[in-house]
Parts: sequence; C-alpha cells; structure tokens
Amino acid sequence: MEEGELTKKNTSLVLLLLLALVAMFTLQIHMANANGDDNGNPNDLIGDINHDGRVNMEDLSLACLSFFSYPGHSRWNPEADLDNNDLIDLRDIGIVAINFGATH
Ligand SMILES: [Ca+2]
Ligand SMILES: [Ca+2]
Repeated sequence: MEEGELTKKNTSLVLLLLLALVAMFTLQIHMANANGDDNGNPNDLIGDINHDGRVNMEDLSLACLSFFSYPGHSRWNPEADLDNNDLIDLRDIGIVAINFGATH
C-alpha cells in the first residue's frame, strides 16, 4: 500500500517535471514567435495538426505518437513538426499545449 503511494507520488513528480519542461519550452517559443513571423499559412490554427479547426487531444495525441521521430522515421508526421526543426520533441508538444482549446 505504502509502496503504491510512493510510486504515485513519484509519477506525480515526473509529471510535474515534464509540465515544467513544457512550460519552459513554451516560454521560449513564445518569445521566439513574438516578432510575429510564422512560416505557416496565417489562416492555419497553430497546433492544429489534423487541420480540423480546433486544437485538442487529437492534436496532442498526434504529436505524442510522433514523439522523437524525424524525417524518414516510421512514425514521422511532418504536420506534427510545428517548429519545422525536423524533429518532434517537447517544443512541438509545447506548441500544441499553449494553443490547446483554440478553435477557428
Ligand atoms: Ca485538430
Ligand atoms: Ca519540431
């Protein structure tokens, strides 16, 4: 019982750490995008990986499914590479996270 409780606490800690990391990356992206140059279509919703007009769990799952993939990789999804750095990483997940809930 106590061990289970400990594992739960550890999991929460890891989750918190992940969230902190995402927040950090998100802040960087925010600052990087402050100049307003977005290489995508201005009508495109940032973070809307499946282009259904809203940023939600589906987009987050798509980004997660391609996590740590790169061009040529079996799980590579160019749509999920939101910052176009040829790698799906925490920055891309962060971009979905900050735009989460946005709709057209
Ligand atoms: Ca979507
Ligand atoms: Ca990327």
